[in-house]
Amino acid sequence: MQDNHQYPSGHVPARGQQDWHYPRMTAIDPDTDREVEQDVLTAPPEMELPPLYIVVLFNDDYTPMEFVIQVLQQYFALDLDRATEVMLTVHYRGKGVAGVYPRDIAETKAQQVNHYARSQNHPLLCQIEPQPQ
Ligand code: TYC
Repeated sequence: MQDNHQYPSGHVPARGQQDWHYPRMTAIDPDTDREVEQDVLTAPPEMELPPLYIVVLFNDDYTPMEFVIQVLQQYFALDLDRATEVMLTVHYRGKGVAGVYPRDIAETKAQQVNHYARSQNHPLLCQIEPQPQ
C-alpha cells in the first residue's frame, strides 16, 4: 500500500492502515464557498481471520496406502512426497493432518473424502477438529 501510486502524491496512509475513502472526499468550505479537500480518517482493518479447523485422517487396517495418497493429492493438493509423508504418519501414529481451513471448507473436504472412500468401498475416516492454538 505504501507505494501504491493510485494515491495522490503526499497522501500515503500510515503503514498498516487503509484509506477507505479514496478518492479523497471533497466538501464546501462555508467561508469561501469553494470546494476543499477533506482529510479522511484512516483506521486499521477490522477484519479478523476466521477460526481454522484441521482435517484429520484416521488409520485403519484396510484402506490401501495408494488410495490414501491419491486422496491427499486430489483433495488437499499435496504433492506425491508430502502425501506419502502424511499417509505414513497416519499409518504409524493413528492419525494425521491433511490440511487446515476455515470451518465450511474443512467440513466440505471431510465429507467429500468420506463419500469418495465409501464409493470405493474403503473404510477411510476423515473428520475435522478445531485447530489447536
Ligand atoms: N493402514 C493402512 C494399510 O496398511 C494404510 C492407511 C493409511 C489407511 C492411512 C488409512 O488414513 C489411512 N493399508
